[in-house]
Amino acid sequence: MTQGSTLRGTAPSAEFDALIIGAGFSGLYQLFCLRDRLGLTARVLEAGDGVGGTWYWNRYPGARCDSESHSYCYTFSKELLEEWEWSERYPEQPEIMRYLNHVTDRFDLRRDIRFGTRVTTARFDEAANRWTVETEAGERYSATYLITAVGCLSSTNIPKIQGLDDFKGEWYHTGLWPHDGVDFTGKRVGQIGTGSTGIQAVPVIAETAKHLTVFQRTANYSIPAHNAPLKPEFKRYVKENHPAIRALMHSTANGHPFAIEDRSAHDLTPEQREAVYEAAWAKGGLQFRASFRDLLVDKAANDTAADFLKRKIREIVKDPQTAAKLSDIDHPFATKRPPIDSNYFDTYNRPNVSLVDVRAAPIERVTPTGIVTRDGATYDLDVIVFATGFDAMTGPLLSIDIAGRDGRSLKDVWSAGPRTYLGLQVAGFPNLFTVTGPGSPSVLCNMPVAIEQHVEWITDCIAHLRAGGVKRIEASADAADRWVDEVNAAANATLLPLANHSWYLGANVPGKPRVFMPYAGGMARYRGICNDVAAKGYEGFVLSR
Ligand code: N01
Repeated sequence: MTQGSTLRGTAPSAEFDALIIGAGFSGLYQLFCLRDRLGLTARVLEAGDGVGGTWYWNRYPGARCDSESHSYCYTFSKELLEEWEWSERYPEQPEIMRYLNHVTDRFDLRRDIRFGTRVTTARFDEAANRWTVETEAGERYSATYLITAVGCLSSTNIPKIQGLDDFKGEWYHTGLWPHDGVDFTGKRVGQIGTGSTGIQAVPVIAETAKHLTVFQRTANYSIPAHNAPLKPEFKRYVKENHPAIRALMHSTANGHPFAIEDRSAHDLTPEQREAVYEAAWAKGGLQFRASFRDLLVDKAANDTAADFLKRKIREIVKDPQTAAKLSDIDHPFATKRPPIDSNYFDTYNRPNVSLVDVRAAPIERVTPTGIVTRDGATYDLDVIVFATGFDAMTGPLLSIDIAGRDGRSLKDVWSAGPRTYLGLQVAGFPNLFTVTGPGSPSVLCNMPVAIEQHVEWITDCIAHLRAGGVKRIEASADAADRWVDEVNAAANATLLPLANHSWYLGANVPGKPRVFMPYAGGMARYRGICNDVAAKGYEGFVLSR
């Protein structure tokens, strides 16, 4: 086992009750809760120059949330819910940034956030029961509680393709997009990746590029978003019904404001089922997945949805060869995160867009002027866009050199994959809380719902510790082992592991251990488990005075 390296800096550390890493949805709310509800001294350390987390960095063309705007927001403040008005069914990245900046200023959070501050190391001092963190600039901070609010999808995955350094054109990863945008006008653009991000970017890039070549490794399902400005009556409905909308989001498996229909795909005749899918397609969005209760647990039920969606692709895309490549999908519907789109498949009918199947002929190398695939074909390009996703869930945590008790490093403890108790704590790392950590529903849930639940649970936990004079809380190794089994069992009860190349399993990053990372037992069930643990005096955690 490697011991964690020591801290470099000698500067005295600034001392706080709590340190929070990251100023996205999680970090902002965690700061508010600890500072304004518990009266703690807290500091947020944020690598970016502004708030927003994933939305700060993901400014790629077409970046938009796949959750409906009225559900993609905080619900903790009635006043905030009443004063904020979303403009579209799905909020675009700039609007989400306006929202998060509004929240930051409304709750006067900015003064306790240090921007441009990337945390590099974190060490637990057992004698003092304190965490000390060091930043890239060599600054040191220490606190009783360390809370990571680093997001699940914030470490970019840039494939190591031979020759990229010699490419004479421009290249960008969607998750680190230039703030002043990229002008594609008149350019030959190659985009690698057709996940949720790539599917959002393609139609927008195609509008200005001279030519767009999309390099597809895995064909993907996608449901139309049918994005549109929100009508006044819908805005009124949201304002008048936010307690009921919140209650609904809290009652569902995915934290969205719609329930999964309580019927099996096998209950209906093929004609009736077709009508259900047509209506869901016409309505659009992630709700398609909620058409039947067994789509994610019964392969035959799932096949009915998959067949419908593949047929839709073949109907939309006019060139039969392109349609065949786009609809040759090798995994059940929604076993990878289902994208939703605005004219994605239709974009392949444009004369300036073409599709390359890199499953059949993988990318061999980048040359100074473009991309060469294994079959010898060359693609001349001015710009390469990597829509290649993230080192999800563990990547953002492991990019910080974290060492807990006995100097044990998190990298070592997780060498065979992440192990947590409830996705909230790691055995051996006292007083460290991981908001939406691996082992929690997080990415399988509408994120703000998962985030509010975690932040509130952590806040209540810290209040409990302080009220009882408890200096230290740590997940027990037994409880963590049991929870890892539970996470595996929950995933195996669904079809999700059948997508064996999904980022849920870490399969998109070469060499990453294949472990199903999020908890698939549903958000509502998970909330109940967490509440129960707290009610039983934080069962499974060791509390020491
Ligand atoms: O990333 P992805 P993403 N050669 O990993 C391909 C969330 N999100 O950024 O499938 C060739 O899904 C890869 O191929 P394969 C959402 O949770 C949310 O699109 O691994 N191709 C795949 O096609 C989502 O799931 C919103 O075979 C390579 C693509 O790149 C998550 O972010 C909006 C490759 C990566 O797809 C990640 O989505 C957008 C290689 N070497 C995203 N390496 C919201 O609305 C990778 N690929 C909130």
